[in-house]
Amino acid sequence: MVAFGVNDLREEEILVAPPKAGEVRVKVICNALCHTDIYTLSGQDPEGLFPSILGHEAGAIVESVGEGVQSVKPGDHIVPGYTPQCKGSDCIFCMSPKTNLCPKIRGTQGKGVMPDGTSRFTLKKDGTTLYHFMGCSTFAEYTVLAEISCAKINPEADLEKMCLFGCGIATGLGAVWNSAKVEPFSTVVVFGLGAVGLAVVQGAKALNCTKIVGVDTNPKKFEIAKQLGCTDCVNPKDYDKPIQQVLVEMSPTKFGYDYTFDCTGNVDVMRACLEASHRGWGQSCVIGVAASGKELATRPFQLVTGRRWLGTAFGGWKTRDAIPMLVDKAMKGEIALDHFITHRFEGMAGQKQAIEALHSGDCLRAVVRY
Ligand code: NAD
Ligand code: AHE
Ligand code: ZN
Repeated sequence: MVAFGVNDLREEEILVAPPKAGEVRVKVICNALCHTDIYTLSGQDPEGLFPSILGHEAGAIVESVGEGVQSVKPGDHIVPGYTPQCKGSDCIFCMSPKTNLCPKIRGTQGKGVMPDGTSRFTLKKDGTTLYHFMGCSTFAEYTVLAEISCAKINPEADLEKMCLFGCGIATGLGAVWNSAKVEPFSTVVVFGLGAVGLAVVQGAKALNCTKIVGVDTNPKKFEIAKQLGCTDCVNPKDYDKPIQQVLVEMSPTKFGYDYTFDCTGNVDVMRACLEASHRGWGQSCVIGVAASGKELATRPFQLVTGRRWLGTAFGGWKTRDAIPMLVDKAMKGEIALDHFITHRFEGMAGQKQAIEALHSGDCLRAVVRY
């Protein structure tokens, strides 16, 4: 599926060149649609490029490898990671336990090309060069990835479920466990009960958080949110006053919540999210991705009085170490995934059905099998 321009997605035949040194060509088996793909397709991403091949939450099988590739071989099952992990002893990010933000290929990735500065995709009918996206480009039957972006997983695992660890579910869980480092029995608010927000709820529930408030403007999300662990669900549309005021008033201490998470990408919500966090020690984690040109605002007094604003990319997980571990946990039944897959479609054209489903408000993740 080629994204030719804003909301212009069309099925086309493309040529996918063989992998160069340090690269891996994979057969994509399935893809789960993340809100970020829709965000970039809609032209809101300052880094968005057209024509390109979107998609970044997938399960795939290695088809061929380029020179020097050692960590995967043809036939291996992988989940692509949009945040790579080079593991180099000279990479201060990979060597630090504080971050997962390996910058090794981030520059070229943001420019829509492979690390050597060129693309592996061309349109078959006229040879037009197509850009890569987030180092993944999984809206295609085949794609080329950097070796350092490939997380090799147990081949017994069901790729249609494990693809969810390529982005949304891993991000929500990691935001709680790694980035915010929520303590057991904390109080939590989650703004936006899509797949990412519900994974935050699930991560908080696993820590026996005592109060987990879900906030969404779509009340259809409340039933599943309560099943996963929300103690309360709130629709901002039901109130005349600012939602942060409503939330603080209903907090156990009346001073806010230990941890709050934005999973909407709306900067006004991010502000409310910070301001709902606890006086003195509250931490508010930005997960949602905001549209081009948007900026954050709050009164500095909110920070002076002890609240902390943080954010997360891919839940702080170091991709190649973490995804196989998360897959193993899911296979043992320690992480429930099934409820996230609300829609399934077949074939490349299923990507359009997936987009319609995510827009409908009834969808958490739509998995398309190619
Ligand atoms: P989604 O569209 O499935 O869910 C978003 C939810 O937010 C929906 O339930 C929607 O009703 C709700 N919402 C929208 N506006 C709201 C408002 N004003 N107040 C309360 N709720 C509101 O999206 P998703 O796939 O769950 O992704 C959530 C966000 O996280 C997106 O912005 C996505 O781009 C971002 N994301 C970030 C990372 C990261 O690493 N930081 C990873 C994955 C996704
Ligand atoms: N390209 C945008 C930012 C997009 C963004 O923040 N992406 C998230 C992942 S969203 C996954 O669904 C992220 O982790 N970013 C870190 C990174 O290195 O891209 C912009 O504003 O330019
Ligand atoms: Zn995503």
